[in-house]
Amino acid sequence: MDDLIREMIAPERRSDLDRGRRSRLVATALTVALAAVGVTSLVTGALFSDTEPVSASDFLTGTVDIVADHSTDQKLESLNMAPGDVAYGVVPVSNGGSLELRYAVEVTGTNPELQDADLAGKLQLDVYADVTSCDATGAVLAKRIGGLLGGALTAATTIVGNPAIGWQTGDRVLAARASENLCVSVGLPLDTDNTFQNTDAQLALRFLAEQTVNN
Ligand SMILES: [Ca+2]
Repeated sequence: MDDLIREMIAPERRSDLDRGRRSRLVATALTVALAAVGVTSLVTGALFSDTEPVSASDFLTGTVDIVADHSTDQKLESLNMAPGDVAYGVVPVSNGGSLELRYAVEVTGTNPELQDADLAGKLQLDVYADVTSCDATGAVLAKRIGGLLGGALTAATTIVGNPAIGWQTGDRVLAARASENLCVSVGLPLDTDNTFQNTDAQLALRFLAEQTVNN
């Protein structure tokens, strides 16, 4: 070590150093440099620090929940129809879910009694929205949103919108918790003959809803 110090103090004698001394000099310089790095690391490792956790995030799914029923004030039915009669009934529809929905409506007709006449297939059905009064006068002023072209079939027939996934013409949109009243009319044509006397038919409405978001 003394030799090295003398060599560093008297650089003019460097030309006399042999290859081994040069190597020792480089190794010593490297050792000093590494020691300096270690001291620096000890100093920077003592910084103030802090951490702050954020509470876990919740992910809840929404609901699609359509509710439809007969109005208690104006139920859709007629218990003594004659040819030419039209019965009007209110069907309140509401979105009981937390997501906006769009819906379509199907109708299925049945003749529950043993009878030859297909009364279900004779009944005419129309659906109106935005009614002020669900009757002949109100129907004229209201917006017709669907119905049957002929009588009701025993197979489900779409009468409002389209239950297929996605937006189709006629689909009805209801915001979350919103509701609307549909007015449904069922008529027995004036040309209905005697074979339909004392017969029975039932029409069942079915509401099919889907989410509108991302769809
Ligand atoms: Ca649809």
